[in-house]
Amino acid sequence: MRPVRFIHTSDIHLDTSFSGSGIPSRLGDRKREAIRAAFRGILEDARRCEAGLVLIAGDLFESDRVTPDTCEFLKQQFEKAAGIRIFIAPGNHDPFAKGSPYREEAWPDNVHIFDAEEFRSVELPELGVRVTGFGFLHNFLEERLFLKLPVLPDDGCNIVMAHASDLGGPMGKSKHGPFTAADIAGKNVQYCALGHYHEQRRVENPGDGAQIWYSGIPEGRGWDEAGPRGYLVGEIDDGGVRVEGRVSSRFDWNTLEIACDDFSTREQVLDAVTQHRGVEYDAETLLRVRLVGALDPKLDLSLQELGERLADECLLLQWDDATHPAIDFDEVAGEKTLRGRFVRLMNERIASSDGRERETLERARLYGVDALSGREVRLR
Ligand SMILES: [Mn+2]
Repeated sequence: MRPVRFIHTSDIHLDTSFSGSGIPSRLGDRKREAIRAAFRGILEDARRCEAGLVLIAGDLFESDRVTPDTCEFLKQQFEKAAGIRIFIAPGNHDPFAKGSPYREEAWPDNVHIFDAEEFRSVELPELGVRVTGFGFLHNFLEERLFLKLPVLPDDGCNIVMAHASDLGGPMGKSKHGPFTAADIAGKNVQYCALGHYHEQRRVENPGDGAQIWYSGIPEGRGWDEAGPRGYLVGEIDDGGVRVEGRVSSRFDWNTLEIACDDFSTREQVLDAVTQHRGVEYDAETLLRVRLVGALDPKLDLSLQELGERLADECLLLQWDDATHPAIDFDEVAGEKTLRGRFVRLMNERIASSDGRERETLERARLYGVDALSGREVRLR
């Protein structure tokens, strides 16, 4: 067969909401624009590398928030990619439901949307490829449709695509299109393009040679989606399928952990943050700083003031203060004071506890000692 290049992406989540994520609304706007730019960049790359196919494995947008502007944006991007066949397998956030733009809008001729909760195939004889997929009709799909994936004809290259949850993966049980690799093996599939999980990952498939991939999210949306994010470019020929990841994300979600044990001034905290290798500070830097360790009582850790000093260095700064004052509780326990008696009692309780209870008791001991020492009780 003639080599065919394809692009696999998913979980773009256009028009995503950042409310409740602790991110200021102005930043939410910028993030939404960055997500659009990432998607646009992916389609530009598809044109540049002369891809024959673009596979979008669900959650392209968020149905309950998608705007007319975004629908127009998508149509224009797809029209620009007129020579490329675009396949969409709707997921739980963009199901092919009543009122969805997938149903209501007229999409360019090169776009195919899977509109049934059963596997259907589209033949592309000019490419020697068959694309088989299904789409969500609601915001959940509990049936294990992959069990009904038929054995496909082995007359060319078979690509299967869907928004689906790998039951053998780290997330375990899910009500969103559950499957295991064993459901796909033995069905003449060369490549399976999946969406739903936001990490780029190849699903282990001991059953046969089918490559099963999650493309991951093209632009991270929170601290739990840190690091470079991207999409996959694949090439199919008689020798099989080769896949490589490419980066599309612009914003990095940096988390720093700074040990404060040796500091006695705010400057030292600032220096540790700004001189930390691994973070390049610019107008798009998102930063979360977790402060840990024993804090010198002389150090006034005013996060407000520290934030002011870093305001021009980055776009977003969040503090997570997990320090504890440098107090020798054993020494305090030896005091013949109310404070000493309090610490002795707390030490006993802490010694016979574990897990969350232990953490709570340790905080209570700290607050108690602060209060009994006449210091400000700073909640952590
Ligand atoms: Mn999803």
